[in-house]
Amino acid sequence: MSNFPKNSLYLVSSEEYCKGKKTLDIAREAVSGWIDVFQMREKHKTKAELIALGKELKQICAEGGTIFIVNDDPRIAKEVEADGVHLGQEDSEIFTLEETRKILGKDKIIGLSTHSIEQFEIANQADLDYIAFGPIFSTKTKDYTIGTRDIAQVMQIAKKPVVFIGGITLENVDQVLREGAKNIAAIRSIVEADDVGERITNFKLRMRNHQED
Ligand code: TZP
Ligand code: MG
Repeated sequence: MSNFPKNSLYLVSSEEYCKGKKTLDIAREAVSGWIDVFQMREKHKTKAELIALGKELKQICAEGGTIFIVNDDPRIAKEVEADGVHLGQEDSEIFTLEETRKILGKDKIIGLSTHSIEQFEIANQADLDYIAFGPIFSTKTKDYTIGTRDIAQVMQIAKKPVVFIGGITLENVDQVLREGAKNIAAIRSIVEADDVGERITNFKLRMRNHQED
């Protein structure tokens, strides 16, 4: 088990949402803007492209002290020396958590997506370093939402950090924070911003306001 932050802003980046910018440019802007965690989530690249991009992203993140996570495949995470991997429910059928831990070792981060309290409860007992929960609000990448109603319960039972995701923006993040969320993840709200660093700062100010409540 490794240490995943208790409070963090987590950027999931996919070039398809970057409005013409490259993932590398978004990563440089986000790391300069003090993003805590950066995930490479590219669904339209070959394995070779992912490895090449992953190595560059790893270096950018390492220089800025940002945690670098690779989506979907622990072997790619290992190859690019990422800090960890993020698995979806289907990925965890391809690579069991046991296999993933064997590939990455005990010091790396393993995160898993969950989409219901039932999935969360199972993940809560597993060898994971964090659990993602969502989609909270409507998002382009999923065709359903679960809303904010389970956040408080999830936070109450959580044995490890929980990252809330799905359609979170500056307009609705307070609803998520008010329920007790500490880790917030986003794609579009950050990658679509004209000034990525400024958007990150604004999210972090909201998060800090709630910590002081
Ligand atoms: N998993 C649950 S929702 C989501 C993922 C990867 C997408 C989040 O993207 P956005 O643009 O912040 O809604
Ligand atoms: Mg996946």
